[in-house]
Amino acid sequence: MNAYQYATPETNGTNPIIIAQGRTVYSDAGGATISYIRDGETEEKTLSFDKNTNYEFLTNTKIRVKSGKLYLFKQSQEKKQLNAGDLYGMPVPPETKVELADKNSFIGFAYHDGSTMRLDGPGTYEYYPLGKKSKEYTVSLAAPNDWYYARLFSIDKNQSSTAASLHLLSPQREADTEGPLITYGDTIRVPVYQKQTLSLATYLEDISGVDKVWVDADLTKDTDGDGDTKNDQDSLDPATTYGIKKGNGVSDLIIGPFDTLFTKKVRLFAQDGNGNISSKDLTLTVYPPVPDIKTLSGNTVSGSLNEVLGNEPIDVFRLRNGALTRIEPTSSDSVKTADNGTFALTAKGAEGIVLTSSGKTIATIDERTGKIELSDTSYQVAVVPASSGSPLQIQVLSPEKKVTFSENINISAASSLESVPDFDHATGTGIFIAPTAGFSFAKNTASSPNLPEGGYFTDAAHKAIAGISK
Ligand SMILES: [Ca+2]
Ligand SMILES: [Ca+2]
Ligand SMILES: [Ca+2]
Repeated sequence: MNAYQYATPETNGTNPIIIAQGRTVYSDAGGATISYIRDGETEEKTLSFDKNTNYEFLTNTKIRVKSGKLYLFKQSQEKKQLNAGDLYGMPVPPETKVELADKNSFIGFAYHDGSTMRLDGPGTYEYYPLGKKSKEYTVSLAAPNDWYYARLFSIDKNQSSTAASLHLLSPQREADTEGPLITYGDTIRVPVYQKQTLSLATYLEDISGVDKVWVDADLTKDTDGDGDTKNDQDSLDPATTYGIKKGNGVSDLIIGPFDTLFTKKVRLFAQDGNGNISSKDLTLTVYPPVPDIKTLSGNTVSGSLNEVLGNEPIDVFRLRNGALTRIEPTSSDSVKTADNGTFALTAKGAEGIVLTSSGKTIATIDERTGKIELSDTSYQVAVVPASSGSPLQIQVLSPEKKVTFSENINISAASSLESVPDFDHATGTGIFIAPTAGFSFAKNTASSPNLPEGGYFTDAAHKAIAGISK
């Protein structure tokens, strides 16, 4: 019989043991007597335990057992298989669980107040302490939803108690008439072309558990044909075309990918273990993440999205002379972002802009720098200096001196206008000027009467030959 640990005069009559503060000791049908010294005291006292009683020590106490048995239970629970007869006369501490294996087995309990109780097999019985004396008790069972029967009994030593008749404890599910509490916010935002898993487990609460979660994905259509457009279990249909499906977990939703931008209302439903349903309308928004171009190197445009999203298709468009044209990537497929949200789009064709007249190539213009390279030398490049009303203009003139092409040099207020020894020393964006021998560039101050913050190209005699404005 090793389920109980106990102290006797033989084991602890002369060798004292320390009972820690807060521990409870129990006596059996024979009672017990101890001598003890509490922490901080010097005088040894004697205490007798009635039969089948218990005593909680409020301070650390050194005890010796003079007579009887004193039962000490371990803090942790143990599982033991015993013959019921071995339990005769033993104290039954709170949280004891008794499983009676077959229908012929039973245990009879006789209490110190003279009352008795019999537990019949087969069945599982748990001993719940109810705490202080009261006329009404509320007991929370740490047990799964099921029907429970109980006999209520007082085993307080001064209380004469008779067992109550068998009581049916209302299962938790019968007491629950409320749908799950939905604490999720009002909107679901999904980036276009992205698939997202929305885990709602932490946003749904119910004492009966959450059994089912679904979404009516179109509040204008009656998918299930019952006449109600706002009660359909669209996300539970594996073949749904609405782009919102049940995920692996009960309360997981897989949303997207969507290839269009939209905002619409959907209705989220949650059902608890007792069939109670609650719902909440949510606004589903499919939005475009914002790309940010960081560098242009050769024909490659690199940058990143404003959030970390992989596999997002990227298109870059060029606005030229009022026309928006897509920059064709080298591969026929769309360029997609890497897992970290960055992208690098290499444009097909490195020849830049080709200037033609009647099908004949006149010049090519570098995409990045704007440099004009004449192919037909009967044409020429001319510069129209900036004035207070118009920016510097670079023109391509035909042999007849007709303007075939022109480009304005505009500089934003934030961009640089700098003279540099060579272009290797240029950093940032803007216009960088590397004058050839005999020429120079003089930058104007903000208070200059002509072309403030602009500048002038000057010749060897320091004579201004062209102005550039900002
Ligand atoms: Ca509920
Ligand atoms: Ca319906
Ligand atoms: Ca619907």
